[in-house]
Amino acid sequence: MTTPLLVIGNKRYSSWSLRPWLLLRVNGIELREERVSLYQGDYKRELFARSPAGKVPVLVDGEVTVWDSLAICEYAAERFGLRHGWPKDAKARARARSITAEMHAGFVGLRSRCGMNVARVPAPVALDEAAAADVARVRELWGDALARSGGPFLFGDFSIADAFYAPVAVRFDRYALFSPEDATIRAYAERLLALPDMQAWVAAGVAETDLVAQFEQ
Ligand SMILES: N[C@@H](CCC(=O)N[C@@H](CS)C(=O)NCC(=O)O)C(=O)O
Repeated sequence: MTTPLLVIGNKRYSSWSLRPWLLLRVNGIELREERVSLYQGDYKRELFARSPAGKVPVLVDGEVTVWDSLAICEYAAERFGLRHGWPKDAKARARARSITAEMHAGFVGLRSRCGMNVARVPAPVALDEAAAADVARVRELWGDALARSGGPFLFGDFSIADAFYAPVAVRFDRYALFSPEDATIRAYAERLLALPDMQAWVAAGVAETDLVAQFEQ
């Protein structure tokens, strides 16, 4: 069996790349990594050479190419029988799938106002209405999942849902989005950020030099 290849974007900015990367790493799946420098030169040609959608992430596993972060996580859960994939309990799994899909399909307000930049020095930002509504929804869904499971992660053990919300934890930290009453969800976000694999991703992102001006404001 050849080692699967994960094509990712800049670790500094590519939140969609982080999700399957973190999932595979936390599960100890051996991986080759190829990084495309996004928004530089002929990067779009490089993306289309690797994925029909012209975006990262892309997983190449032998003859199989899987694109899109959620499709990669689903494929990995099935193909590698991930120990930390979806929750084992059917009801918890249904909720985990729901909040993962909600993240994958939504939160446009938060994503556009608070783009992921792992190197951003934490500082608050003025939120527009859409971003504020997204922040409130994240607080609610993290709070609900943690109250039901008792933690330490959203569904107890680390799962695909946590991989999907890891870039949101980065945003909550870097844009100082926590309120004083957010002790439980803050501790959860800090737990995610303290994972050795998260720290490795952030350190690599901080060290990158191919910066994109619009994401550095
Ligand atoms: N729905 C896709 C979104 C992928 C996506 O938008 N990736 C960004 C990087 S984070 C990208 O490839 N941007 C380059 C471009 O659109 O030209 C997923 O979940 O993987």
